[in-house]
Amino acid sequence: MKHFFKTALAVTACLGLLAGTANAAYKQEYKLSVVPSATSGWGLSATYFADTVKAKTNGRINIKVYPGAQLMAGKQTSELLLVRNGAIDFSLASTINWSPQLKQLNLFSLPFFVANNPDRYKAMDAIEAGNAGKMIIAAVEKAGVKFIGWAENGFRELTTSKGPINKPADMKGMKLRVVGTPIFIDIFSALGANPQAINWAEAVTGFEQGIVDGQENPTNGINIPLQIWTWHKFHTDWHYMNDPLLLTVNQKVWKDFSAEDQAMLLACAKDAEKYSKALSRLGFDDGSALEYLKSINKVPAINDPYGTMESHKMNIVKFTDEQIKEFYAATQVVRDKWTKEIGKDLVSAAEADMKAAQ
Ligand code: X2X
Repeated sequence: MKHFFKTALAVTACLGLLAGTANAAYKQEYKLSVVPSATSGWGLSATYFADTVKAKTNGRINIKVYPGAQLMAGKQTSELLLVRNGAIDFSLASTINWSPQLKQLNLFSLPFFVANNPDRYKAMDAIEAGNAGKMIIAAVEKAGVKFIGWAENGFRELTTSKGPINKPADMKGMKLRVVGTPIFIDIFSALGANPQAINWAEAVTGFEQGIVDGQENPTNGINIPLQIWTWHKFHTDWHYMNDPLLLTVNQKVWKDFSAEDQAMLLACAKDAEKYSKALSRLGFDDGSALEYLKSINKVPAINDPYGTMESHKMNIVKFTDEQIKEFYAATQVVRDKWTKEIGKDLVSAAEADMKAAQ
């Protein structure tokens, strides 16, 4: 009898332990890193994802957004390493910040590569959904992190305190803040400017103090929330590149989720992609972004980007197709050099994807 009780106790303890282990595998809080502020389109997209997951699981999976590059002490190009080693659980990351380690991601930074298509949004989506996208995802996963979805920072436009900019010669000698990723030094040097690599965490101080004459970032996602007109009165719509965002998870964290939760996370990532792209494209596309945001009741207070910039006395130059072609030609040397780094196969796959979609 005594033996029976002992065994029963052991079995119960074991079951308890097993149940405990299943719960213990799930963290109290998952950290999701974001480089810019919580009010950027990028920050809002991360919060949208975290909120959807929380709602679907009644708070069982609790993802907390850490904006402002705080999980990487401001050093945005070290983010991939931190997701890989588990210091960061989830990341909504720009391809720009991971491309020093993952050469393939420079594909998206090839200057005017996407903009030189009749419909730049279609071209962008076609790369992500096409063969090039598959190759990129494979490269990201080979680097040791799980990819769960795309999102979008947006086409990066130029803002400057001097201007306007209509031709490469107008950029001559301009000190422009860029991310510390090598391809940007090449692009802006090819255009005659003087690129300065500064982390985003310190960039705004650079604008305030006039250390640089300008910078490039997406209009809806970064420039408007930051009120860039405070320092820069010239806006150049040149769409020279778009940095997609990669929603990724540390491999061990991912494996510890049940199959049902993994499927749920992938579905939430899909919703976050639609929201994020709509935020980034609002006011620039054929109206689909606004329709989508209305359908989910998420139209932002500022939804007329050009009107907003004009009301703050920004001078706006919208590049014509001819101007894009001129800048495309001026940066041929950069695409040639970087196609070798990225891999000709991947660049050709992206060209074929974009062509098929136009
Ligand atoms: O540093 C930038 O410019 C930003 C915020 O857009 C990125 O992290 C790529």
